[in-house]
Amino acid sequence: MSHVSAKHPRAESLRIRERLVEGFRRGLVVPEGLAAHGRGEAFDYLLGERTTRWARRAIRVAAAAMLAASRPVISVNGNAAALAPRELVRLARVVGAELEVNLFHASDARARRIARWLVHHGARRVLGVDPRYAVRIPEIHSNRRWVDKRGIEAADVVFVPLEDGDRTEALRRLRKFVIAVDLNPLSRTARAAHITIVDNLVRAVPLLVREASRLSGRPQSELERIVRRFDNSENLRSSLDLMLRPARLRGLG
Ligand code: PTJ
Repeated sequence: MSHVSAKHPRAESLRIRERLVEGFRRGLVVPEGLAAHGRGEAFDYLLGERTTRWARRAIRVAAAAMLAASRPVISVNGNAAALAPRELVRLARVVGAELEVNLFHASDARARRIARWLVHHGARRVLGVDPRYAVRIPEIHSNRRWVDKRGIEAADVVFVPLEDGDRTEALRRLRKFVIAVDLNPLSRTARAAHITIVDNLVRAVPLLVREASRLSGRPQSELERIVRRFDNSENLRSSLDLMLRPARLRGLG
């Protein structure tokens, strides 16, 4: 049960923090994940802790890209598993994607815990934990170079909530279409991805599920058109402009 009073002006942010701390206690999240979350919180504060219209636009395009994909894969790390396990499983189901555990800080035991956590939240199959299918992708120096033959290696579209810049760039070099969620519009991940959703993962994933359900069944040509029209650099610039605008002009002061 949450210890955060509903009256606290930033109750939701504190509840999200509690979820991450709980994930840390369960052995899903690494200490570095807590620090990464803190950086995210700072950007979320500047956004006004809400989903902007730029993020909504990116979410719609991301849903279209996942539905249009032949082999979409959702890459799950410790933070994502702690923050939105049920929603990630739902998203996988709606867009027909595989879920793959892929960690920056290596640990087979943690990967298995995350896979079990996703199964507990309804996943039928979780890749990235069976060494028989592990393959190395070149040019990545972290543990994330190990991917699943049936998942990220074979994927055309990879959804990477909370990613590090090296791997996003490497996935692009491997000609994968990359969709990221990152509250920091200046990060390498945000700039390297084809579609960047500048929003809190906790808000973005349920909206992605809703949007994907809405677009599901649309013709392939229409989905591809939605994706083609999107300009990620412009969208990032708009998100950043909004963060830099004084709070009183955004109605937050
Ligand atoms: O579980 P592991 O071993 O794979 O490790 C996961 C972390 C998050 C530690 C690892 O991926 C990492 O070090 O990430 P970075 O390079 O610190 O990047 C995290 C990015 O996510 C930063 O740009 C943060 O601003 C952003 N971020 C943090 N929390 C959220 C977020 N973006 C959206 N929603 C959040 N809740």
